[in-house]
Amino acid sequence: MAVVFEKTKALTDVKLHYCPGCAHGIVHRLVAEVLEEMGEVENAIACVPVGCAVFANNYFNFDAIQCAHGRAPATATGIKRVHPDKIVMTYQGDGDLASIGTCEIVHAAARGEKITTVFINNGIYGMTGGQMAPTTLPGMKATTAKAGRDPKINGNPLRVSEMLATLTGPAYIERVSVSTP
Ligand SMILES: Cc1ncc(C[n+]2csc(CCOP(=O)(O)OP(=O)(O)O)c2C)c(N)n1
Repeated sequence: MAVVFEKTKALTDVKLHYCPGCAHGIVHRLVAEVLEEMGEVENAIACVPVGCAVFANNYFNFDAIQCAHGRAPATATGIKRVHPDKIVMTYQGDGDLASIGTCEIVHAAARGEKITTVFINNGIYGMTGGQMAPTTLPGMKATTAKAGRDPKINGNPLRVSEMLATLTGPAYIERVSVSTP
C-alpha cells in the first residue's frame, strides 16, 4: 500500500498533552517539519524557557536546552556565538517573551543575533492557569480579568512583532495565525 503521510522524524512519539487551542502542538509540528525539509534536524538546538514551551523537550526530537524564565534569547546568543554553524532557535510563550523576558528579546533583536525566535502568542499565561498576559486583547477574558481586559484598568496589549520590526537588527519578522489550516 502506498504511504500517503508520515509523521516528521523531528518529533518524538510522545503523545501531546497540550490544552486545546493553545497552538503549541500545531507549531511544534510546523517547526519540526520545516527542520526536516531543510535537512537540519541533526543541526538544530532549541532554547526553551519556563511556560508550557518547556515541554517541547518531550516532543522535539533534536537538541534542546531549558533556559531561565524569559532568558532564552540570552542562552541562544551564547550557543550561536560558540556554534555559529548550528541552527539555534528560541521557542517562547507570550508570558515568557513579552513579560518577564521583554528586555531579553528587545536587546537580542537590536543586536541582530543570528537566531530564530518562534513566539507563541496565545494571549494568556497557559501553564499557570490562564492569567492575563501582556498580549491579551481588549475584551479578552482571563482568570485575572474575568470581565475581559479593560485597557483603562489593565493597560493596552503589547504589539511585539510590530515593535521589534522598528529595529534595525532583525532580518525577518512575520506574524501569522495558526487558527485555520
Ligand atoms: C521567575 C518565575 N516567575 C514566574 C513563574 C511562574 N510562571 C510559570 S509559567 C509562567 C507564564 C507562562 O505563560 P506563557 O509564557 O505565555 O506560556 P504558556 O504556558 O501560555 O505556553 C509564569 C508566570 C516562574 N515559574 N518563574
